[in-house]
Amino acid sequence: MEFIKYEVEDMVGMITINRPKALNALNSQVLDELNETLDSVDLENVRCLILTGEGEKSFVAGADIGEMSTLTKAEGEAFGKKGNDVFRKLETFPIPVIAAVNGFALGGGCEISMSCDIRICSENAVFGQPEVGLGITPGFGGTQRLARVIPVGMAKQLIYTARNIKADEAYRVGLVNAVYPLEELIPAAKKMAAGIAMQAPIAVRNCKKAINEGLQVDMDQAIVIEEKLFGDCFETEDQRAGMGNFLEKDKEKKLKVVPFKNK
Ligand code: DAK
Repeated sequence: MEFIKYEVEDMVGMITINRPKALNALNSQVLDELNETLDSVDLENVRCLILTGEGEKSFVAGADIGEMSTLTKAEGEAFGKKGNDVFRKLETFPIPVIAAVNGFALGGGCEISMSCDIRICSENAVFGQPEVGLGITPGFGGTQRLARVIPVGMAKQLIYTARNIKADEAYRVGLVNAVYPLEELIPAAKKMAAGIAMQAPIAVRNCKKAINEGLQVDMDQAIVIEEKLFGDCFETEDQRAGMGNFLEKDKEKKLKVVPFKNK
């Protein structure tokens, strides 16, 4: 692949968007390669993904403005669909995805980070939805996801004014969970991913599904979604081992069965 790097270590997959000359802007090829990479993830052995950008300046500086500038209406629609499909694939991916935002996250860059489950960033990160300044609306889910991740009034302010915000403000409004010095960002993402990877994988997947699907419906339906996914965890090896170790109070054994098995 030309623009995506993918490495797996200790059950954590690291996807790096690798187009630093264009600040990792998303063109059609990047989106295609990201899609292929997600399809290739070995879900039996990988329990958490980290998404980041190559270099020290940018996570993703948005959709590729050069490529977009010449699109016809039909091509614009096709480009939008390609992006939305990949972003949705990330959002509904069976295992958690952590965005390690290492610099600019503008337009499609901010939007792709919001398709991930968790965002952490470096001190030099800059977030924003500058689209109205380019004569378009956010097109990769920004109007929908930003208003769900941070307070709606703040989302509207950022989108209507096209104002960029730095890491400290992104933390204050709840767009990111934590801010790190640049050199500590990937180690922190890996540590968080390892903490997820050592938990019972079926339970973690079911939690992601329950939270994502539950947020789309009212509380009565949401509780039914949770009940079903809770029930699904029973009779799995993870549930038997996890509860059995607690009851046996056997710390040695507890350590031996971690990480849990898949089935
Ligand atoms: N696209 C293409 N190239 C980009 C780019 C981008 N978004 N951002 C940066 N680059 C390229 C620059 O052109 C430059 O290339 P060379 O001139 O060296 O060949 C190189 O990256 C370095 O950029 P700068 O020289 O500009 O670097 P600076 O440090 O001076 O500035 C910057 C960094 C991030 C502030 C600046 O590059 C910038 O403002 N970039 C554009 C940021 C932006 O507006 N991003 C949002 C794009 S709009 C849709 C779906 C989705 C979307 C739209 C429609 N549909 C449903 C149809 C999404 C839209 C967007 O994301």
